[in-house]
Amino acid sequence: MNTVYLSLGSNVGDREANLVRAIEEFARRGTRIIRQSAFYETEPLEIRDQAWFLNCAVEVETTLTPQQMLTVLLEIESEMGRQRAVKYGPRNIDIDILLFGASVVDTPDLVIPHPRMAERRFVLVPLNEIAPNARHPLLDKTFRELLNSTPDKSVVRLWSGRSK
Ligand code: PH2
Ligand code: MG
Ligand code: MG
Repeated sequence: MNTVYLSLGSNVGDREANLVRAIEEFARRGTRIIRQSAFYETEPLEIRDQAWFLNCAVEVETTLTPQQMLTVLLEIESEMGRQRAVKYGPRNIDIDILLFGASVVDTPDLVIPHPRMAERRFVLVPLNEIAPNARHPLLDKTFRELLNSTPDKSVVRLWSGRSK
């Protein structure tokens, strides 16, 4: 059994419903949801001229291998109608594997730990909420330390829900 950290994001359609549905889809596929962060509204990085995202982080337990996990998340993305038009561009759902136990994977279609996670507050703020003391296997820093030392200054604010 491995503990896996995922980052989810959406900036098209009903962002909140998209995150909720993606998490439910994991639970239906033999992956146990252990902890889930709040939803955060985040300033878009890479391509700045696009809608703000909702992001969250989830801790899951799974017996799947990293490759099988990738297959499952691509399946969920495609079932939810994800279009891959522009790299870093608008998307209704994006699911990324951040960490997979202590595994280090470097293949053309999958790199773990996620190579840009230490430069992204939209990843580190939710992660720090659910697992501040978990450790990055290559950088040998906890998530709290990564958040406190990231050069990223982009806006990440707690999302209070669609009714407000
Ligand atoms: N995802 C990207 C590019 N930029 N910016 C924010 N705030 N949140 C994201 O999830 C995000 C992004 C590509 O995966
Ligand atoms: Mg991504
Ligand atoms: Mg992705």
